[in-house]
Amino acid sequence: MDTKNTSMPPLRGKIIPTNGDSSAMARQIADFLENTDFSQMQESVEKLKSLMSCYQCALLEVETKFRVLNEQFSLRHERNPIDSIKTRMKSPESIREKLVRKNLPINFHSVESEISDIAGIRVICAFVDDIYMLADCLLQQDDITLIERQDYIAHPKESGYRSLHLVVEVPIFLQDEKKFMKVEVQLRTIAMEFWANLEHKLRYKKNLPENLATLIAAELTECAEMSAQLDVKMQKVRDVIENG
Ligand code: 0O2
Repeated sequence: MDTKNTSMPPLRGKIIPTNGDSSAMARQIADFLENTDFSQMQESVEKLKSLMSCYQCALLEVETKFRVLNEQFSLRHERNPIDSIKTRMKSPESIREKLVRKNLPINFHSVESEISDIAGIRVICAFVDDIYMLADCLLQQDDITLIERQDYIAHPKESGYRSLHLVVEVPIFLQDEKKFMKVEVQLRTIAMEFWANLEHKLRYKKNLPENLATLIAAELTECAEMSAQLDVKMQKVRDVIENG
């Protein structure tokens, strides 16, 4: 006999005791099965899939806008302001973690109204002034609404982190509706990206004694300063080459 029940979702995420108390384990499984409305769960999964797909569409819209700007600029000025573009979607687990961290209820309303970085795009530029030029060009477009702007280049974070962050709202046109979706845009130079990637990797190295962690944080802030100076110098060199 085939005992597989294909309509039943797996029991992931439930805490099942591993201390060999089989009666407690049986009780938990029984509770889980009794208290779970599978049709409702299925509905939520479908709703989440559809929401994530809308964010994915919004990412495509914004990415295309940057690619168009890059193309047009390269025709006019014979150079590309954009070095590369990266996009990412926040995983459902990270969305949940963020809601818990912010003490917000875990429901679809909180996800849409409170979390603005579900769809994220990172635009990596050659020079600092390209960042502001591209941000201005994006924000001038009449289907884009600025929700939030944080200039960590003019005002770097204590860690030394630099980037221009924008949260924008963009319409997406579905089969029978128009929906406005939020996208987080991070604009930074190649040097800022290099620093942020290394700092991120080092920050997550665990079990560092406190004095060493403080020393490393100070070193990283100094590296961020040096990389900012490099950005300024490279831009000056470019200006000399372009303007003679
Ligand atoms: P991921 O996967 O990179 O997106 P919050 O989002 O609530 O934690 P806030 O103030 O809303 O905080 O956002 P903030 O600090 O303006 O921007 C958060 C994102 O900026 C982070 O995303 C990083 O990508 C980047 N960031 C901010 N500070 C630093 C820093 O000191 N070092 C590095 N390497 N990156 C930084 P996430 O959520 O960490 O993840």
